[in-house]
Amino acid sequence: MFSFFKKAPPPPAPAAEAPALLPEGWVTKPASKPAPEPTAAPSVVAEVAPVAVPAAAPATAPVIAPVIAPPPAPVAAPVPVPPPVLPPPAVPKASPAPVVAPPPPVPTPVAAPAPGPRQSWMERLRAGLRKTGGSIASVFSATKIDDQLYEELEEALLLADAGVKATQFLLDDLKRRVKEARTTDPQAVRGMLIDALAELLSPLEKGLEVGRFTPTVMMVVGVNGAGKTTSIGKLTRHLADADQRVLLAAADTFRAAAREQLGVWADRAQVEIISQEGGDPAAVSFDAVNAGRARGADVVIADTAGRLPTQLHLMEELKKIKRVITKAQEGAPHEVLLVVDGNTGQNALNQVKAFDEALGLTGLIVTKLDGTAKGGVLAAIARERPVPVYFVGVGEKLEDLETFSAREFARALLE
Ligand SMILES: Nc1nc2c(ncn2[C@@H]2O[C@H](COP(=O)(O)OP(=O)(O)OP(=O)(O)O)[C@@H](O)[C@H]2O)c(=O)[nH]1
Ligand SMILES: [Mg+2]
Repeated sequence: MFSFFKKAPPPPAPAAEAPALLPEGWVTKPASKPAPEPTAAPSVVAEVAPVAVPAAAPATAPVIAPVIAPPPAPVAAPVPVPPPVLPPPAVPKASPAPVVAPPPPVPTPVAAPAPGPRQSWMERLRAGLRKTGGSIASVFSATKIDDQLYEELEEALLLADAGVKATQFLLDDLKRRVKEARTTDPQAVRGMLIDALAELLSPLEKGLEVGRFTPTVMMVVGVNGAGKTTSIGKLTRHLADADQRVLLAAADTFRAAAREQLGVWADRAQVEIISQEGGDPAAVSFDAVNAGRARGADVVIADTAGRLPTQLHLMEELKKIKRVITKAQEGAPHEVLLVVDGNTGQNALNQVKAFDEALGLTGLIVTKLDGTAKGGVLAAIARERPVPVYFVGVGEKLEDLETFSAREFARALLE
Protein backbone atom coordinates (compact mmCIF):
# COMPACT_ATOMS: atom_id res chain seq x y z
CA MET A 1 0.00 0.00 0.00
CA PHE A 2 1.42 3.31 -1.02
CA SER A 3 0.28 6.71 0.02
CA PHE A 4 1.74 9.82 -1.30
CA PHE A 5 2.87 11.04 2.06
CA LYS A 6 2.41 10.19 5.67
CA LYS A 7 0.43 12.25 8.07
CA ALA A 8 1.89 12.28 11.52
CA PRO A 9 -0.49 13.04 14.32
CA PRO A 10 0.20 16.48 15.73
CA PRO A 11 2.38 16.06 18.83
CA PRO A 12 0.07 17.44 21.52
CA ALA A 13 -2.91 15.31 20.52
CA PRO A 14 -3.84 13.11 23.45
CA ALA A 15 -3.39 9.44 22.68
CA ALA A 16 -7.02 8.67 23.40
CA GLU A 17 -8.13 10.95 20.59
CA ALA A 18 -5.76 9.58 18.01
CA PRO A 19 -7.69 9.19 14.80
CA ALA A 20 -8.49 5.68 13.77
CA LEU A 21 -6.10 5.60 10.89
CA LEU A 22 -3.96 2.81 9.64
CA PRO A 23 -1.16 2.02 12.09
CA GLU A 24 1.13 4.73 10.90
CA GLY A 25 -1.55 7.22 10.01
CA TRP A 26 -1.29 7.20 6.27
CA VAL A 27 -3.09 10.12 4.82
CA THR A 28 -5.51 9.33 2.11
CA LYS A 29 -7.66 11.38 -0.10
CA PRO A 30 -10.91 12.34 1.57
CA ALA A 31 -14.07 12.01 -0.44
CA SER A 32 -14.58 15.72 -0.80
CA LYS A 33 -12.44 18.72 -0.28
CA PRO A 34 -13.60 21.40 2.12
CA ALA A 35 -13.84 24.89 0.79
CA PRO A 36 -10.71 26.93 1.16
CA GLU A 37 -10.87 29.83 3.52
CA PRO A 38 -10.84 33.25 2.02
CA THR A 39 -7.35 34.50 1.47
CA ALA A 40 -6.01 36.21 4.53
CA ALA A 41 -4.54 39.64 4.42
CA PRO A 42 -1.23 39.72 2.60
CA SER A 43 1.97 39.83 4.52
CA VAL A 44 3.38 43.28 4.90
CA VAL A 45 6.66 42.66 3.22
CA ALA A 46 5.81 40.23 0.52
CA GLU A 47 3.28 40.55 -2.14
CA VAL A 48 0.77 37.76 -1.87
CA ALA A 49 -1.06 36.42 -4.81
CA PRO A 50 -4.65 35.83 -3.78
CA VAL A 51 -6.06 32.42 -4.21
CA ALA A 52 -7.01 32.40 -7.79
CA VAL A 53 -9.60 30.29 -9.40
CA PRO A 54 -7.67 28.24 -11.86
CA ALA A 55 -8.42 28.89 -15.45
CA ALA A 56 -8.18 25.29 -16.22
CA ALA A 57 -7.57 22.50 -13.83
CA PRO A 58 -5.38 19.69 -15.02
CA ALA A 59 -7.53 16.87 -16.09
CA THR A 60 -5.53 14.27 -14.29
CA ALA A 61 -6.74 12.53 -11.21
CA PRO A 62 -4.55 12.84 -8.16
CA VAL A 63 -2.65 9.71 -7.42
CA ILE A 64 -3.46 9.07 -3.85
CA ALA A 65 -4.31 5.85 -2.16
CA PRO A 66 -7.87 4.77 -1.62
CA VAL A 67 -9.97 6.42 1.00
CA ILE A 68 -9.27 4.89 4.34
CA ALA A 69 -8.92 7.68 6.75
CA PRO A 70 -11.73 9.69 8.17
CA PRO A 71 -11.65 13.36 7.36
CA PRO A 72 -9.13 15.22 9.47
CA ALA A 73 -10.11 15.78 13.08
CA PRO A 74 -12.23 18.87 13.41
CA VAL A 75 -9.54 21.10 14.73
CA ALA A 76 -11.03 24.57 14.89
CA ALA A 77 -13.13 23.79 11.91
CA PRO A 78 -12.44 26.08 9.00
CA VAL A 79 -15.58 27.98 8.15
CA PRO A 80 -16.86 26.27 5.10
CA VAL A 81 -17.48 28.87 2.50
CA PRO A 82 -20.19 27.75 0.18
CA PRO A 83 -19.45 26.67 -3.24
CA PRO A 84 -16.18 28.12 -4.35
CA VAL A 85 -15.20 27.06 -7.76
CA LEU A 86 -13.08 24.05 -7.24
CA PRO A 87 -11.73 21.87 -9.93
CA PRO A 88 -14.17 19.03 -10.16
CA PRO A 89 -12.56 15.97 -8.70
CA ALA A 90 -11.40 14.20 -11.77
CA VAL A 91 -13.34 11.02 -11.86
CA PRO A 92 -11.17 8.06 -12.61
CA LYS A 93 -11.91 6.90 -16.06
CA ALA A 94 -14.34 4.07 -16.11
CA SER A 95 -13.05 1.13 -17.92
CA PRO A 96 -13.94 1.31 -21.56
CA ALA A 97 -17.34 0.08 -22.50
CA PRO A 98 -17.12 -3.55 -23.32
CA VAL A 99 -17.00 -4.20 -26.97
CA VAL A 100 -20.08 -6.07 -28.07
CA ALA A 101 -18.95 -8.98 -30.09
CA PRO A 102 -20.74 -9.70 -33.34
CA PRO A 103 -22.55 -12.97 -32.88
CA PRO A 104 -21.21 -15.47 -35.37
CA PRO A 105 -17.45 -14.98 -35.77
CA VAL A 106 -14.82 -15.19 -33.09
CA PRO A 107 -15.94 -13.10 -30.13
CA THR A 108 -14.12 -9.81 -29.80
CA PRO A 109 -12.15 -9.86 -26.58
CA VAL A 110 -13.41 -7.41 -24.04
CA ALA A 111 -10.84 -4.73 -23.41
CA ALA A 112 -8.82 -5.41 -20.32
CA PRO A 113 -9.51 -3.00 -17.51
CA ALA A 114 -7.26 0.02 -17.51
CA PRO A 115 -4.26 -0.51 -15.25
CA GLY A 116 -4.32 1.28 -11.92
CA PRO A 117 -2.40 4.53 -11.68
CA ARG A 118 0.48 2.96 -9.82
CA GLN A 119 0.71 0.15 -12.32
CA SER A 120 0.83 2.47 -15.29
CA TRP A 121 3.37 4.59 -13.48
CA MET A 122 5.47 1.45 -13.03
CA GLU A 123 5.21 0.83 -16.75
CA ARG A 124 6.67 4.26 -17.43
CA LEU A 125 9.45 3.63 -14.94
CA ARG A 126 10.18 0.28 -16.56
CA ALA A 127 10.19 1.87 -20.00
CA GLY A 128 12.58 4.55 -18.76
CA LEU A 129 14.98 2.03 -17.31
CA ARG A 130 14.56 -0.57 -20.03
CA LYS A 131 17.82 0.11 -21.80
CA THR A 132 19.84 -0.33 -18.66
CA GLY A 133 17.82 -3.30 -17.52
CA GLY A 134 18.20 -4.86 -20.95
CA SER A 135 21.95 -4.77 -20.84
CA ILE A 136 22.07 -6.18 -17.34
CA ALA A 137 19.51 -8.84 -18.23
CA SER A 138 21.53 -9.96 -21.24
CA VAL A 139 24.29 -11.04 -18.85
CA PHE A 140 21.97 -13.71 -17.51
CA SER A 141 21.45 -15.29 -20.89
CA ALA A 142 24.78 -17.05 -20.28
CA THR A 143 24.59 -20.80 -19.92
CA LYS A 144 26.52 -21.13 -16.73
CA ILE A 145 27.45 -19.17 -13.66
CA ASP A 146 31.15 -18.52 -13.88
CA ASP A 147 33.71 -15.74 -13.52
CA GLN A 148 32.84 -14.42 -16.93
CA LEU A 149 29.21 -13.92 -15.90
CA TYR A 150 30.27 -11.98 -12.83
CA GLU A 151 32.72 -9.89 -14.86
CA GLU A 152 30.04 -9.01 -17.38
CA LEU A 153 27.66 -8.18 -14.60
CA GLU A 154 30.24 -5.94 -12.98
CA GLU A 155 30.67 -4.06 -16.22
CA ALA A 156 26.91 -3.74 -16.75
CA LEU A 157 26.38 -2.39 -13.24
CA LEU A 158 29.18 0.13 -13.65
CA LEU A 159 27.68 1.23 -16.95
CA ALA A 160 24.35 1.63 -15.19
CA ASP A 161 25.96 4.26 -12.92
CA ALA A 162 25.95 2.07 -9.82
CA GLY A 163 29.51 3.16 -9.04
CA VAL A 164 32.43 1.04 -7.87
CA LYS A 165 31.40 0.64 -4.25
CA ALA A 166 27.80 -0.37 -4.78
CA THR A 167 28.79 -2.63 -7.69
CA GLN A 168 31.33 -4.44 -5.53
CA PHE A 169 28.85 -4.70 -2.69
CA LEU A 170 26.14 -6.11 -4.95
CA LEU A 171 28.50 -8.64 -6.53
CA ASP A 172 29.74 -9.90 -3.16
CA ASP A 173 26.20 -10.13 -1.86
CA LEU A 174 25.06 -11.90 -5.01
CA LYS A 175 27.87 -14.46 -4.87
CA ARG A 176 26.94 -15.20 -1.28
CA ARG A 177 23.30 -15.70 -2.25
CA VAL A 178 24.20 -17.93 -5.18
CA LYS A 179 26.45 -20.05 -2.98
CA GLU A 180 23.80 -20.39 -0.31
CA ALA A 181 21.12 -21.35 -2.80
CA ARG A 182 23.52 -23.68 -4.64
CA THR A 183 21.91 -22.70 -7.89
CA THR A 184 23.39 -23.39 -11.29
CA ASP A 185 20.81 -21.49 -13.30
CA PRO A 186 21.90 -18.03 -14.49
CA GLN A 187 18.24 -16.93 -14.70
CA ALA A 188 17.83 -17.68 -11.00
CA VAL A 189 20.78 -15.40 -10.37
CA ARG A 190 18.82 -12.53 -11.82
CA GLY A 191 16.11 -13.03 -9.19
CA MET A 192 18.80 -13.01 -6.54
CA LEU A 193 20.23 -9.79 -7.91
CA ILE A 194 16.77 -8.24 -7.68
CA ASP A 195 16.65 -9.33 -4.02
CA ALA A 196 20.14 -7.97 -3.36
CA LEU A 197 19.38 -4.63 -5.01
CA ALA A 198 16.01 -4.29 -3.26
CA GLU A 199 17.75 -4.91 0.06
CA LEU A 200 20.47 -2.39 -0.72
CA LEU A 201 17.89 0.23 -1.71
CA SER A 202 15.50 -0.42 1.17
CA PRO A 203 17.03 2.18 3.54
CA LEU A 204 16.06 4.82 0.95
CA GLU A 205 12.41 3.91 1.22
CA LYS A 206 10.74 6.38 3.52
CA GLY A 207 7.49 8.31 3.39
CA LEU A 208 7.37 12.06 3.58
CA GLU A 209 5.65 12.98 6.79
CA VAL A 210 3.50 16.01 7.40
CA GLY A 211 1.43 17.01 10.40
CA ARG A 212 3.98 16.60 13.14
CA PHE A 213 4.74 20.31 12.98
CA THR A 214 2.45 23.16 12.11
CA PRO A 215 3.41 24.16 9.60
CA THR A 216 5.76 21.52 8.30
CA VAL A 217 8.35 23.61 6.49
CA MET A 218 10.23 22.25 3.51
CA MET A 219 12.92 23.84 1.46
CA VAL A 220 13.68 22.43 -1.95
CA VAL A 221 17.12 22.72 -3.49
CA GLY A 222 19.08 21.41 -6.44
CA VAL A 223 21.03 22.23 -9.56
CA ASN A 224 19.48 24.18 -12.43
CA GLY A 225 16.70 22.43 -14.25
CA ALA A 226 16.65 19.35 -12.01
CA GLY A 227 12.87 19.55 -11.71
CA LYS A 228 12.45 21.42 -8.40
CA THR A 229 9.55 23.66 -9.36
CA THR A 230 7.72 20.95 -11.26
CA SER A 231 8.10 18.50 -8.37
CA ILE A 232 6.92 21.13 -5.88
CA GLY A 233 3.91 21.76 -8.11
CA LYS A 234 3.02 18.08 -8.20
CA LEU A 235 3.60 17.61 -4.49
CA THR A 236 1.47 20.66 -3.74
CA ARG A 237 -1.39 19.22 -5.71
CA HIS A 238 -1.18 15.94 -3.86
CA LEU A 239 -1.06 17.71 -0.52
CA ALA A 240 -3.91 20.06 -1.39
CA ASP A 241 -6.01 17.17 -2.62
CA ALA A 242 -5.49 15.55 0.77
CA ASP A 243 -6.82 18.71 2.42
CA GLN A 244 -3.49 20.02 3.54
CA ARG A 245 -3.27 23.79 3.51
CA VAL A 246 -0.15 24.57 1.55
CA LEU A 247 1.63 27.88 1.22
CA LEU A 248 4.38 28.26 -1.35
CA ALA A 249 7.37 30.55 -1.08
CA ALA A 250 8.85 31.64 -4.40
CA ALA A 251 12.36 31.92 -3.03
CA ASP A 252 13.74 31.73 -6.55
CA THR A 253 13.63 35.50 -6.81
CA PHE A 254 16.05 35.94 -9.67
CA ARG A 255 13.83 35.16 -12.58
CA ALA A 256 10.30 36.43 -13.08
CA ALA A 257 9.66 33.26 -15.08
CA ALA A 258 10.51 31.17 -12.06
CA ARG A 259 7.94 32.99 -9.93
CA GLU A 260 5.36 32.69 -12.67
CA GLN A 261 6.04 28.99 -13.10
CA LEU A 262 5.43 28.36 -9.40
CA GLY A 263 2.42 30.68 -9.55
CA VAL A 264 0.81 28.51 -12.20
CA TRP A 265 1.11 25.45 -9.98
CA ALA A 266 -0.20 27.46 -7.02
CA ASP A 267 -3.23 28.51 -9.05
CA ARG A 268 -3.92 25.01 -10.20
CA ALA A 269 -3.83 23.69 -6.66
CA GLN A 270 -5.55 26.80 -5.31
CA VAL A 271 -2.93 27.49 -2.73
CA GLU A 272 -1.36 30.75 -1.65
CA ILE A 273 2.03 31.86 -2.79
CA ILE A 274 4.38 34.41 -1.31
CA SER A 275 6.65 36.04 -3.82
CA GLN A 276 8.59 39.22 -4.15
CA GLU A 277 10.05 40.67 -7.28
CA GLY A 278 13.82 40.70 -7.15
CA GLY A 279 13.75 40.30 -3.39
CA ASP A 280 16.04 38.46 -1.08
CA PRO A 281 15.21 34.74 -1.16
CA ALA A 282 15.84 34.45 2.57
CA ALA A 283 13.40 37.30 3.28
CA VAL A 284 10.72 35.69 1.12
CA SER A 285 11.21 32.39 2.94
CA PHE A 286 11.04 34.18 6.30
CA ASP A 287 7.80 35.91 5.33
CA ALA A 288 6.33 32.70 4.01
CA VAL A 289 6.99 30.77 7.20
CA ASN A 290 5.56 33.59 9.29
CA ALA A 291 2.54 33.84 7.03
CA GLY A 292 2.14 30.08 7.15
CA ARG A 293 2.15 30.14 10.94
CA ALA A 294 -0.27 33.05 11.11
CA ARG A 295 -2.68 31.46 8.68
CA GLY A 296 -2.55 27.97 10.06
CA ALA A 297 -0.94 26.40 7.01
CA ASP A 298 -0.11 22.73 7.29
CA VAL A 299 2.82 22.88 4.93
CA VAL A 300 5.09 25.66 3.68
CA ILE A 301 7.32 24.81 0.73
CA ALA A 302 10.12 27.12 -0.40
CA ASP A 303 11.26 26.81 -4.01
CA THR A 304 14.84 27.96 -4.47
CA ALA A 305 16.84 28.92 -7.54
CA GLY A 306 18.97 26.22 -9.12
CA ARG A 307 22.69 26.28 -8.41
CA LEU A 308 25.77 24.12 -8.64
CA PRO A 309 27.28 23.00 -5.36
CA THR A 310 30.56 24.45 -6.59
CA GLN A 311 29.08 27.95 -6.65
CA LEU A 312 30.05 28.66 -3.09
CA HIS A 313 28.38 32.04 -2.72
CA LEU A 314 25.12 30.53 -3.91
CA MET A 315 25.50 27.69 -1.48
CA GLU A 316 26.02 30.29 1.25
CA GLU A 317 22.76 31.84 0.18
CA LEU A 318 20.98 28.52 0.70
CA LYS A 319 22.49 28.23 4.15
CA LYS A 320 21.19 31.69 4.89
CA ILE A 321 17.70 30.75 3.73
CA LYS A 322 17.85 27.77 6.05
CA ARG A 323 19.03 29.84 9.02
CA VAL A 324 16.39 32.45 8.47
CA ILE A 325 13.65 29.82 8.25
CA THR A 326 14.81 28.55 11.65
CA LYS A 327 14.49 32.08 12.97
CA ALA A 328 10.93 32.26 11.76
CA GLN A 329 10.09 28.89 13.28
CA GLU A 330 12.18 26.94 15.71
CA GLY A 331 13.08 23.50 14.42
CA ALA A 332 12.26 24.45 10.83
CA PRO A 333 12.96 23.62 8.06
CA HIS A 334 11.76 20.13 8.85
CA GLU A 335 12.63 18.90 5.41
CA VAL A 336 15.50 19.91 3.17
CA LEU A 337 14.80 18.16 -0.11
CA LEU A 338 17.28 17.80 -2.92
CA VAL A 339 15.85 17.30 -6.38
CA VAL A 340 18.21 15.32 -8.60
CA ASP A 341 17.91 14.67 -12.28
CA GLY A 342 18.22 10.91 -12.71
CA ASN A 343 20.08 11.46 -15.98
CA THR A 344 23.08 13.00 -14.32
CA GLY A 345 24.55 9.60 -13.52
CA GLN A 346 27.32 9.46 -10.97
CA ASN A 347 27.20 13.23 -10.74
CA ALA A 348 23.92 12.81 -8.87
CA LEU A 349 25.85 11.17 -6.06
CA ASN A 350 28.25 14.11 -5.95
CA GLN A 351 25.31 16.47 -5.74
CA VAL A 352 23.79 14.50 -2.88
CA LYS A 353 27.08 14.60 -0.98
CA ALA A 354 27.72 18.29 -1.59
CA PHE A 355 24.21 19.53 -0.77
CA ASP A 356 24.07 17.22 2.22
CA GLU A 357 27.30 18.58 3.60
CA ALA A 358 26.14 22.17 3.14
CA LEU A 359 22.56 21.83 4.33
CA GLY A 360 21.91 18.46 5.93
CA LEU A 361 19.46 16.85 3.53
CA THR A 362 16.43 14.99 4.80
CA GLY A 363 15.19 13.61 1.51
CA LEU A 364 15.57 13.31 -2.24
CA ILE A 365 13.28 13.56 -5.20
CA VAL A 366 14.78 11.80 -8.21
CA THR A 367 13.30 13.06 -11.47
CA LYS A 368 13.40 12.22 -15.15
CA LEU A 369 13.76 8.48 -14.80
CA ASP A 370 11.69 8.35 -17.98
CA GLY A 371 14.58 9.69 -20.02
CA THR A 372 17.97 8.19 -20.58
CA ALA A 373 18.51 7.65 -16.87
CA LYS A 374 20.30 4.49 -16.01
CA GLY A 375 18.91 4.10 -12.53
CA GLY A 376 21.98 2.48 -11.00
CA VAL A 377 22.90 5.70 -9.28
CA LEU A 378 20.32 4.97 -6.61
CA ALA A 379 22.44 1.97 -5.61
CA ALA A 380 25.45 4.27 -5.35
CA ILE A 381 23.45 6.71 -3.22
CA ALA A 382 22.19 3.88 -1.01
CA ARG A 383 25.73 2.65 -0.46
CA GLU A 384 27.53 5.95 -0.06
CA ARG A 385 25.06 8.58 1.14
CA PRO A 386 21.74 6.98 1.99
CA VAL A 387 19.41 9.97 2.01
CA PRO A 388 15.79 8.77 1.73
CA VAL A 389 14.15 9.01 -1.67
CA TYR A 390 10.68 10.38 -1.05
CA PHE A 391 9.57 10.54 -4.64
CA VAL A 392 10.59 9.43 -8.09
CA GLY A 393 9.54 11.30 -11.23
CA VAL A 394 8.98 9.70 -14.60
CA GLY A 395 7.50 12.60 -16.55
CA GLU A 396 6.08 16.07 -16.46
CA LYS A 397 2.50 15.30 -15.52
CA LEU A 398 1.00 15.22 -12.05
CA GLU A 399 0.69 11.46 -11.95
CA ASP A 400 4.31 11.07 -13.01
CA LEU A 401 5.59 11.67 -9.51
CA GLU A 402 5.27 8.71 -7.21
CA THR A 403 6.54 7.35 -3.94
CA PHE A 404 9.68 5.24 -4.05
CA SER A 405 9.62 1.52 -3.44
CA ALA A 406 12.94 -0.30 -3.32
CA ARG A 407 11.58 -3.59 -4.60
CA GLU A 408 9.54 -2.02 -7.36
CA PHE A 409 12.55 -0.08 -8.48
CA ALA A 410 14.80 -3.15 -8.45
CA ARG A 411 12.23 -5.05 -10.47
CA ALA A 412 11.70 -2.20 -12.91
CA LEU A 413 15.43 -2.08 -13.48
CA LEU A 414 16.20 -5.77 -13.75
CA GLU A 415 13.11 -7.71 -14.78
N1 LIG B 1 10.78 14.02 -18.61
C1 LIG B 1 10.69 14.60 -17.43
N2 LIG B 1 10.78 15.92 -17.35
C2 LIG B 1 10.70 16.49 -16.12
C3 LIG B 1 10.53 15.74 -14.95
N3 LIG B 1 10.50 16.61 -13.90
C4 LIG B 1 10.66 17.84 -14.42
N4 LIG B 1 10.78 17.79 -15.76
C5 LIG B 1 10.99 18.87 -16.71
O1 LIG B 1 12.28 19.43 -16.50
C6 LIG B 1 12.29 20.81 -16.85
C7 LIG B 1 12.86 21.62 -15.70
O2 LIG B 1 11.97 21.52 -14.62
P1 LIG B 1 11.85 22.66 -13.51
O3 LIG B 1 10.85 22.17 -12.53
O4 LIG B 1 11.64 23.98 -14.10
O5 LIG B 1 13.30 22.57 -12.90
P2 LIG B 1 13.93 23.48 -11.76
O6 LIG B 1 14.82 22.61 -10.98
O7 LIG B 1 12.86 24.19 -11.02
O8 LIG B 1 14.77 24.50 -12.64
P3 LIG B 1 15.45 25.87 -12.18
O9 LIG B 1 14.47 26.57 -11.30
O10 LIG B 1 15.70 26.58 -13.46
O11 LIG B 1 16.71 25.51 -11.48
C8 LIG B 1 10.86 21.16 -17.17
O12 LIG B 1 10.70 21.15 -18.55
C9 LIG B 1 10.05 20.03 -16.53
O13 LIG B 1 8.83 19.81 -17.16
C10 LIG B 1 10.44 14.31 -15.06
O14 LIG B 1 10.31 13.55 -14.09
N5 LIG B 1 10.55 13.81 -16.33
MG1 LIG C 1 12.60 26.21 -10.63
